[in-house]
Amino acid sequence: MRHVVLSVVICLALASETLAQANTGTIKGHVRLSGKLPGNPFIRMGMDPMCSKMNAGKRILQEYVVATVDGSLANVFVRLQGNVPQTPVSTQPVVIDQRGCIYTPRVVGVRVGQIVQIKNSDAFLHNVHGLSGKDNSFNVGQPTAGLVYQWKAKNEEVMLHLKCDIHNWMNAYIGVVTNPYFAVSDTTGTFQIDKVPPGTYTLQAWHERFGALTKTITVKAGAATTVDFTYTGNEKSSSVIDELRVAANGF
Ligand SMILES: [Cu+2]
Repeated sequence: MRHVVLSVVICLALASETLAQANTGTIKGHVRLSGKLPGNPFIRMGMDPMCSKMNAGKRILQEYVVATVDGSLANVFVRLQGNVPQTPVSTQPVVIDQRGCIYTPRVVGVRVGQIVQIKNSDAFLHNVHGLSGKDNSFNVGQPTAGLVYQWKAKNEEVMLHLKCDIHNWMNAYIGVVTNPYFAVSDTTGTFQIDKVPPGTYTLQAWHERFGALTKTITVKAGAATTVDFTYTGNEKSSSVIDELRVAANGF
């Protein structure tokens, strides 16, 4: 009897999953940099001997632009903008690790109210500083390995900049959004957003060096919508402009 009940439950779950897929569409995309690939600078880990020891023998790059030779661009945060149907917030946390004085991953997406766990895998102090213009700021010291800071964003923000106050090369970006329809492009420049209700939407792409691009897309039930974003490399994001302004002011 138990097996029958279990089978019925599994069948119902599969049926509702199939129905959800039939009633929704998929966004499949690719992001490209058409211009010349800029070189990423090496990080001067020697400024903290503990960081250079962790990375002994390796030269670590500041990964401003992660792209393949054909220009496929990683670490682009892509999301549906505007009035989009809601779903319950995932109970799965989004995890950012501090290991070898680098944040991994560098770019993540999370929903308002979803837990972000920022953990320290290094046996020395990092100071996690969330720089927000939308009342999402936090500033926490993590002196030992194994510490985890749990945080939830209050407000939508694309993007919240994460920095370490001790190691100024440590950068990560958190896209905080109110709906579940977002993704980050992978090392092949591709991204996919599943189970999107049919409709016409604005899709926004964001890159830390090249800023935001938008496209209007239409999603149809049971179908895939393909979309390509192309950066020329001449764009400047507001974060770059902010950095230049800060550098010019000397602080
Ligand atoms: Cu640090």
